[in-house]
Amino acid sequence: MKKRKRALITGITGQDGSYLAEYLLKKNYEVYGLVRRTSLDPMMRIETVAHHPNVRLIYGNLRDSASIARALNESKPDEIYNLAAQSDVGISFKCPEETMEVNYFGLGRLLIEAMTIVPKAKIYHASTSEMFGDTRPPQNETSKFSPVSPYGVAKLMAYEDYVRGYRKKYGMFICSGILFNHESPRRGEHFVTRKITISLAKIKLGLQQCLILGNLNARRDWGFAGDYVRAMHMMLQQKKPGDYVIATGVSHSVRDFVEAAAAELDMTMSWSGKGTKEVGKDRSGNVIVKIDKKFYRPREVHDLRGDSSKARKELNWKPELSFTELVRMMTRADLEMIATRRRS
Ligand code: NAP
Ligand code: F7E
Repeated sequence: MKKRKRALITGITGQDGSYLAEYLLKKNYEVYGLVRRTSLDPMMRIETVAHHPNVRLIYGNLRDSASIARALNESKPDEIYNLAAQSDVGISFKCPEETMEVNYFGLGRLLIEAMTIVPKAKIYHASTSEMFGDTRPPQNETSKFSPVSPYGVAKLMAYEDYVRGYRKKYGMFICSGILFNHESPRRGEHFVTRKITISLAKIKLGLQQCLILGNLNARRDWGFAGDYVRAMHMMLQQKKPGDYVIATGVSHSVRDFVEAAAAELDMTMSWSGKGTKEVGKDRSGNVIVKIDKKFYRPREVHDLRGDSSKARKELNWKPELSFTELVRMMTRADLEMIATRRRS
């Protein structure tokens, strides 16, 4: 019988980690997940895979080399997916040291241990469109990197020093996915898409009056996380390692997202006012969206739209869910979750 492949996922409790674990299990992998101790049981956050017979969770932390070495020794992975990160761009302005520790040094620790314990393992690292910062769209693998946040800077340093650096210096098989924003019903509740779908669902059910946001004009290229984890796996099935932009090629503003989610809930919206005085009203004239500058960032990435031609050509990857389908999926999931919570 063919030996099952083994994958180690850091960040398995996050949005992408949970989808990737499910995807790899369907492909008959043995999945190991590095989880850090938190006050809430990590198993609760990945109910869909936590009790699967082919999943093993190992306590560890990207800030702790000994724990990484132990995880590698226990799992002896053929493939490593490094998804763990302080992934909140807004928070990175408030916690730059933590962001640098995990997002930059964390990859360094992992690679140094992997080099001796599993030198043949293929490694995927989660890079990001935030590395492009204020470079104008469309952005692809050859566009200039110009990050504007501690998050973007840490991810760019990890990309340059470790992904490209170790690939060249030590011949390691490391791929990086330069992923544009991708969302799902499992998205963290502080990211703007999920904040919008949860809040509008609560407003629809009469449990909240108003959704309070920051910059409505920022544009993002939003795709579905389930489509993006397929690309991670595809990268590691290549003969040679490379870097790939993963994106839909279509961008929308935060305002567009609010309107699309409201429409899904049959809440037609109109806007009036400017800047922090702008408001969104429902068809009865109730103010349901307001602006608070506490949600503005010290420096903003205004416009991201990816050109993923390389991935489409070399990996034969393409996204399957459209923006409208994504908004519908997220809005319906949150409406159902909140209605169920209210009933129980
Ligand atoms: P996420 O939901 O925030 O998940 C982050 C994961 O990292 C969680 O499992 C978290 O564990 C873990 N983690 C944080 N600090 C850690 C540490 N010190 N040691 C070990 N684990 C740690 O993020 P995501 O959206 O799934 O994103 C996955 C990766 O892709 C991240 O590297 C992110 O920066 C990158 N990325 C995401 C997007 C996107 O749009 N989603 C786009 C481009 C790149 P806890 O559960 O314990 O907090
Ligand atoms: O913000 C604006 C905000 O926090 C999107 C991470 O996965 O994708 C994500 O980073 C936009 C920004 O995601 C609010 O200013 C307005 O322009 O949902 P977000 P992000 O910063 O794009 C990249 C690719 C990653 O790599 C990251 O890990 O929305 N915005 N009002 C708001 N954002 C938030 N969070 N909250 C608001 O109230």
